[in-house]
Amino acid sequence: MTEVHVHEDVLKANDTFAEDNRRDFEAAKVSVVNLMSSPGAGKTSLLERVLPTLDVRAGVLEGDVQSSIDADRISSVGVPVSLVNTETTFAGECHLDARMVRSGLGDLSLENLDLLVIENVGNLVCPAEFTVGEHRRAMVFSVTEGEEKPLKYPLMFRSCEVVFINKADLLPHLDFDMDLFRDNLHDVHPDIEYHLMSARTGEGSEAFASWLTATPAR
Ligand SMILES: Nc1nc2c(ncn2[C@@H]2O[C@H](COP(=O)(O)OP(=O)(O)OP(=O)(O)O)[C@@H](O)[C@H]2O)c(=O)[nH]1
Ligand SMILES: [Mg+2]
Repeated sequence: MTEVHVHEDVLKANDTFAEDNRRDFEAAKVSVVNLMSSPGAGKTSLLERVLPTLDVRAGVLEGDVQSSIDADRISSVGVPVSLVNTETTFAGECHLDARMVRSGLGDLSLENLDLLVIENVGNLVCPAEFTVGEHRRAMVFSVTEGEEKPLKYPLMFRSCEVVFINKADLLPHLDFDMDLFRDNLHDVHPDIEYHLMSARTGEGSEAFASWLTATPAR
């Protein structure tokens, strides 16, 4: 019972920071996407490929437990980036919450951006619980992860409005059953939008680009 109350308090405190973030995003007229997935599904690879091609000013807030590897990758394709390492100040948390996102906003000039993508820490559980002030949520799912994942991690699949099904180039080498995956996906989130992608070949890049740029700022 006490545990439940503590969790509720944590989420309530998070909501206050999320409202502050949202106010700043809207004042700067920047659309904000919270991009989530399990570790290694291909979030950074898709962003590297697609963000430099957009005709809007895009930036990234990178969430990682440790290292600047992903932030360096984003920076090397010419996209402004801010890094939040949870290990440094936030007890190595396995997700980004609204306060952590807030701590990284100072390194970005929001007024110079139209789109901010928050690359959350790779994890299919905790990130879904914490709103960070974003306008929309998306997830990247890799075909190497298994058809049953929507059934095992329903909150994540339910909390996103679109799934980018990545690593399609590997399908010929796998026994991944796309129909079964779609059935499982629709069991937990009927009518959810999804697109088949490959950060390797570029398949689906247009769908990703147009979803990102359709994100409303207000
Ligand atoms: N074959 C193939 N490999 C891919 C694709 N997308 C990403 N990868 C590889 O998958 C690995 C992980 O990709 P990342 O883009 O780092 O994944 P991530 O989701 O950002 O990972 P974390 O930030 O650690 O959670 C890398 O070795 C990529 O080269 C794809 O479409 N096809
Ligand atoms: Mg990454």
